[in-house]
Amino acid sequence: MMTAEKTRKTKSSAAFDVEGIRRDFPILSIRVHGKPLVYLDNAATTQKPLAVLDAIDRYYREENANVHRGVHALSELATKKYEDSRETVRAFINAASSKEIIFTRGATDSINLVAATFGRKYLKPGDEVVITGLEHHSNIVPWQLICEEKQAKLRVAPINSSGEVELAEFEELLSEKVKIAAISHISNALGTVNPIRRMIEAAHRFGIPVLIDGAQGVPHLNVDVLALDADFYAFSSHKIFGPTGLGVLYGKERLLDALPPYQGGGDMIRSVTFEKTIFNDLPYKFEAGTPHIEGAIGLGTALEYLHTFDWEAVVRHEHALIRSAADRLSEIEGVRIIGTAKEKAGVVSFVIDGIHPHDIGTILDQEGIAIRTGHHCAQPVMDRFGIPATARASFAFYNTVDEVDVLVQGIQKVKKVFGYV
Ligand code: C6P
Repeated sequence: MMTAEKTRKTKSSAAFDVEGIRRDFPILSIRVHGKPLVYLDNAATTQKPLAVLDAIDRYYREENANVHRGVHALSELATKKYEDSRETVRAFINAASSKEIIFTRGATDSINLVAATFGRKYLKPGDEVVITGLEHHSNIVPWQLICEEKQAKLRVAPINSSGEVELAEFEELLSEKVKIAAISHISNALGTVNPIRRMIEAAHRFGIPVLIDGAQGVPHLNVDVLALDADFYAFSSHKIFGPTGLGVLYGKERLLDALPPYQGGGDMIRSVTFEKTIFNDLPYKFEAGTPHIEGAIGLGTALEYLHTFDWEAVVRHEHALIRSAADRLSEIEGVRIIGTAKEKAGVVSFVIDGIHPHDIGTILDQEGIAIRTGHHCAQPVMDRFGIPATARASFAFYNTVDEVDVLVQGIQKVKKVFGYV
């Protein structure tokens, strides 16, 4: 097994200059409703640094051509940049080989790819698939669909009142009947960080492969798929400062090799006759049609940009932000934090007695504060807490303690509007 160096650990420590970082993100200096933008909806999508905007602009001005198809200079340049980005992604998550990095349309597409192909090949009536009660719909519905088709059973490990997976119950669900487990790295609704290393180890004791939904994992944690021994790891470019419309599926080469193709089309074949098609090698077997070339180039640029920071300082900064937001919000009468797991990252979800989360979001918006309200595509999590929705502030490394202040003042204003203060 290759032990490639892990990108984000290696950067030497420099002072964490949040104001300098903010200057790299042009949108952060706009005003909304006449107020400075306070962007706290990073779990939905992150903003893009100049380096990414410039890379996309340059691509269309100077480099645009289709990839893997032409002998002309532009096509070779576009192909090289597309493949260089694949290598950047490989190093970023410490995969053993770039053959294990499939570009998809997003985390949702990556999970659907595995559910459809793995399910088609391995699931039989009576088999089981295990997920947890913390999952985003994207890590529930694809498994429901394939389980229904194959008459397999979806089993769900419950969560406790802090929003943590009940590990003993998760382990009890594991058996020879289980063909795959699919677990979020970080809950988008609550911010809970799952102990995925331990969960993967437990599943592997039964020979069960594990897919990690890393949509919220990669933006906040130092992900090392080799150290985790994850079998599949899915994430979206747009949640880690790259363009929308692009995602990544990491899969162990041996497992991906054995799977049937997901979609048919150009680029995923080696030869086609009307009698028989021979499929291309990894990773191209899973990349049918013209790919999202500028998306991949943009993602590669975003990851290289991240590489310029001391990741431990980034994690410390983000942690201080969510701790301060949770502490200060919970001091406000009537505010209740939903999700109080010991390990959390990125997200503070809350409700206010007697005020619907949508009203909170609308009033905050008038103050220039962008948060998300609703069920966050995680309705079973809301059901677990007996609520229809939460207000969710989600943070990135460009957010500041001053923005936490503005959020707290915004919540005081919400209460005032509703006659509570
Ligand atoms: N969560 C949020 O506001 P896509 O849409 O494919 O890029 O990502 C889907 C997805 C899968 N898993 C988790 C844990 C996620 O958080 C998301 C996206 C966004 O929380 C949009 S619903």
